[in-house]
Amino acid sequence: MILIKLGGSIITDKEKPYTFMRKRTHRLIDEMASSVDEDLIIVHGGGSFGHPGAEKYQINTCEPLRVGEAVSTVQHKMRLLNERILDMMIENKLWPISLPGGLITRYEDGELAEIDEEIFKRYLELDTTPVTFGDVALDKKNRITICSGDDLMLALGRMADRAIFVSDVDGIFKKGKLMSNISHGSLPLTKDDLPSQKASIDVTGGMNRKIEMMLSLSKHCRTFLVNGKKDGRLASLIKGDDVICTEVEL
Ligand code: IP8
Repeated sequence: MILIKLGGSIITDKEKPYTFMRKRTHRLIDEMASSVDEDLIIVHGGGSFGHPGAEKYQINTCEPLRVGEAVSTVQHKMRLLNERILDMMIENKLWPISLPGGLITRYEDGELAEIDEEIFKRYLELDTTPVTFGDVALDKKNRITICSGDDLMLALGRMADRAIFVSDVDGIFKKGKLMSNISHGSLPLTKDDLPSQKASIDVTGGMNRKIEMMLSLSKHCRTFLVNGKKDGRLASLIKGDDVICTEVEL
């Protein structure tokens, strides 16, 4: 099984609330439809459909604001984004089945405690493509929490042979040089490792966290980061061709 995450930064414009990157997402779905010849599970992030609401209602804090309004509106916006992706997948005969992250997981104190693997297996047996996504979820301790696409990737990695993160960067850089492979020994990355002079501590901190998560995932399956802004790279990686990307390995 191949597990692909379409990151929020690639399917939405993160600078503009509720802005879907229609053409780019369409191309990425075309690339998947033309190259995948095994079971496929898609995970997508929230980008500018999920994060504005998560911040507005302070969902990932001990005291989220107006809980009912928060769950309802954040969930609604995420489903609007998901519907757009499902439409494109149906056009490509990928037969998507929507499995909202908040409804197939159980969270305790902000941590994903359980995921319903069985439902993914059963829908795969029906030759459909399960699509799950970042969402708002019930939490045993904090009432509600954010279920992130990365949590879903990590949990589903146990079932996968390969995991691909489709992002807006060419891969992971060390001393300004793109690394085709990266392992634990290269961490933590610092500001000087990234190619852009504008890279902030926040960006490197975020990148280090992301790599740690990908390293954990790579215990279960081969794990890659690829740039979805560049035509054809996702399709080439799926087919196993040589392509600009980074493989994260323990
Ligand atoms: O973009 C977050 O998912 P992510 C989902 O994968 C929400 O972190 C609702 C903010």
